Amino acid sequence: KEYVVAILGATGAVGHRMIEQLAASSIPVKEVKLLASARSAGTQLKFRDQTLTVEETTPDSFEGVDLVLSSAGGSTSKKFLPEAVKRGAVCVDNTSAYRMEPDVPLVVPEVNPDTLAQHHGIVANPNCSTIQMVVALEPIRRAFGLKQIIVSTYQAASGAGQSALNEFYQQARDYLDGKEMQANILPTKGDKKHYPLAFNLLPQIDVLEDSGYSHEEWKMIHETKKIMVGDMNSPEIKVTATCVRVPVPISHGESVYFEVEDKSATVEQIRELLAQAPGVVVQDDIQHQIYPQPINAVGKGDTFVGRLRPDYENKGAFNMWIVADNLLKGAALNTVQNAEELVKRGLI
Ligand code: A2P
Ligand code: 11C
Repeated sequence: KEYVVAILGATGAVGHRMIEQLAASSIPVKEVKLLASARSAGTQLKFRDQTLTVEETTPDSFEGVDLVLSSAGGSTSKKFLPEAVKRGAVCVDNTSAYRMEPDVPLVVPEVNPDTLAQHHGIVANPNCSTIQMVVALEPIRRAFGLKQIIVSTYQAASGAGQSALNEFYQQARDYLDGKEMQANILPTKGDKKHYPLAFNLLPQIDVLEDSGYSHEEWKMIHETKKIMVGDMNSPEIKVTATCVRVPVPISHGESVYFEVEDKSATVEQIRELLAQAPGVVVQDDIQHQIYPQPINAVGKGDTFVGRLRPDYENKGAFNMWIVADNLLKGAALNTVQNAEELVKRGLI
């Protein structure tokens, strides 16, 4: 069978990469429809050697569509994905709209691909910062059990979309030209105050909640539990997070402190496990100053891990540093990998 595929949000930072990843995937594609808002209807984009015209999204855009890959914001998913499902499509959604619905699988193919079989038309793709962390921690969890994760993120501007990335570049230019930096988007669209990211750090990603945590921090907590244990509130693995936006265009970094159940686990065993793990590349050679860096991860599909070391004061606890391209493994690539799995398993 060949599939009619719609990309919802095709003109965005993730949408562009979904087009490329779909083109490079094993999915047999009959036709591609590129969908966005009225603002960019008429824009021409390439899929393989075809030039396609972006259309404004309406419910009828999904007539005859088998597979939807979406990354156009949560409210757009809420509005259109039920329409797509009604018309018989299966949707892999990169927004947070449906991730916590109990009957929506939240899937990273290296971790919990079997949950895809439980879908009712929508499969959710996790948040970028969650994906790279669980890809690196799952092999460790399987071998030694995981008790606790304490993560601090160093998240790139592109996580907040193309307009945030453009704003960040403009701020950098203005700062170096001695002009005042303008900020209208970050830390998060729609919040009351905005601050420049260039030459700065913003310890706020998404909105801040009364709990004291940002929405991004809660996503890392709940999504990690749902993906690894199957329950967003599971007490089985304790997770806490601090999420920070850093002046880097692409690729998120994460400092992860984790404690395993099996206290006999050694750094050498963990490094060996990670070296064999699907989707993981170990870059960890302190003698030669080898460790993952955002600029080296851009455009790559792997999750890079380094600076692995024990907590010498707490047996069974370790630190590591994880970097991945937030627009690829963190978004477009994981979405397309989920779609490939759905096709392979006959679930579309
Ligand atoms: P458009 O280019 O028409 O604004 P990013 O994450 O980089 O900000 O991209 C967001 C994507 O979501 C863009 O492709 C954008 O299209 C699309 N989008 C935003 N709002 C809507 C909407 N109401 N309907 C359809 N697509 C939308
Ligand atoms: C960021 N992680 O870097 C966010 C973007 O839930 O898919 C991804 C939002 C999401 O700003």
